[in-house]
Amino acid sequence: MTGTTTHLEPRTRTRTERPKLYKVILLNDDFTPRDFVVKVLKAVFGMSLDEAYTVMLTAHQRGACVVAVYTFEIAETKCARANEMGVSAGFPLTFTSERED
Ligand code: TYC
Repeated sequence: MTGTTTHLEPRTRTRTERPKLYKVILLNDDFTPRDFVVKVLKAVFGMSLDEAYTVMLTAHQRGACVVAVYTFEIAETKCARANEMGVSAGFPLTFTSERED
């Protein structure tokens, strides 16, 4: 015998869960001016003019367009800010968020 004692540490396994992701979706309507939609996309979602125009046009032509994907709180906050800009200006502009599958 060597007189040494070996301690076995219990293994704790920490698993890092991936956060659930949420799509922010822009819905088309017949009243909000195109320029206003572009302005909101730039202001709230940090898009360039080109990106914002493409997203706006896609929603206009197809009825809806995914704007971006975020974690829950960021998606909710951005939707709320974007919808508030619409309400303040008297337009029915609508952003929604839904869980990504
Ligand atoms: N359809 C609107 C118009 O013709 C423009 C528009 C585009 C509105 C996209 C909302 O998500 C939207 N003035």
